[in-house]
Amino acid sequence: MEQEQIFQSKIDSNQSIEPKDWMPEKYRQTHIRQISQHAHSEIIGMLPEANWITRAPTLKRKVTLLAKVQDEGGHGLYLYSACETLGISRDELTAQLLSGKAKYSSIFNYPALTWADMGAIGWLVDGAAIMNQVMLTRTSYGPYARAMVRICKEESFHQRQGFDIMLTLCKGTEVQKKMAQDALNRWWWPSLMMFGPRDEESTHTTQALKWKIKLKTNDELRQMFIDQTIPQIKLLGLELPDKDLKWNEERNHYDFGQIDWDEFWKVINGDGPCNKQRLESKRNSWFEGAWVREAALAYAEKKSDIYI
Ligand code: FAQ
Repeated sequence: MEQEQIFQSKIDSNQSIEPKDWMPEKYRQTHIRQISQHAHSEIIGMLPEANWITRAPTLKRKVTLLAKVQDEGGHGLYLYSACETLGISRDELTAQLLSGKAKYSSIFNYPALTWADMGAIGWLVDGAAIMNQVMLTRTSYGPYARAMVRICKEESFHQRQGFDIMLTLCKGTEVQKKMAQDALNRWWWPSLMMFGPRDEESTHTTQALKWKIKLKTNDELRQMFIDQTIPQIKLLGLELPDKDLKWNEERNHYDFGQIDWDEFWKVINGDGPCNKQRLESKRNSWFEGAWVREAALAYAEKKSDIYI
């Protein structure tokens, strides 16, 4: 009881919790769940964009997209390391992902159909990720908060590259502008779903706020994202993707239409447009990459023999 009070008073006074500090088992498990879901999202999130690297329209776009996808891989690795400080191994985390037991962000179960989707993903998906993750730079668990500082810096470049693709398409031909509009229409609703279920349906928010894992609720962040993004849509000269989007003077926020929550639950429970394809792709690369892991281990062993 006394330990729990000391722990909570540290959190209340904004001191970070470090790996060797005492923490309630539920706090540890909650972090393993959230950080590993986040890491898996970064890794699975490489797939929709990686698919477009060979088809990028110019050398500049190809180099930029390649660097972005590589950054996402790096984010996954920092996050797996942060998660390991809680006493779970990388192998266990990988096994949870490959078996389908672990969740990853719903957004990566949608297909990237055209080049404009590279714009929409960078602009909207990274934009939504930043909105959520800037808060996480002040989350109570030290290793997670510190990993988020670097991740957020990189994500803000990603968002700008996505917006730049959209801007170029919108200044281009009618067909290109149509492609940008279509990408916005398709990625808008799934981007809003990234923030998680409505607050009244969120199982973890109350406790996460108390432990300062979350500093804002799912609905608060979703609203902030909508308010920030509408002026950007207008700047691009695109039509709003939801007919119910209207500025509400009283609330000082945009009102918006109904999110299809049935679709959200279906996607996070494994039945979205690309769930099977994403996991299959990860499983294949795990098995096909076995020789690389074996070679790296053999090389490390050989080197350690030399130094003994
Ligand atoms: N997708 O009680 P809550 C990125 C689950 S990184 C799938 O509200 P919580 C970078 C939730 O796990 C994107 N599942 O949960 C990039 C829980 O299920 P469980 C990832 C979701 O944790 C860009 C249940 O629903 N970002 O995009 C989702 O308090 C471009 C109840 O929900 C992070 O992971 C969802 N969208 O709040 C990469 C950020 N939402 O575990 C490549 C860190 C909810 O009990 C290209 N995570 N669920 O079985 C968080 O901030 C939180 O975990 C939330 C959910 C806000 C996502």
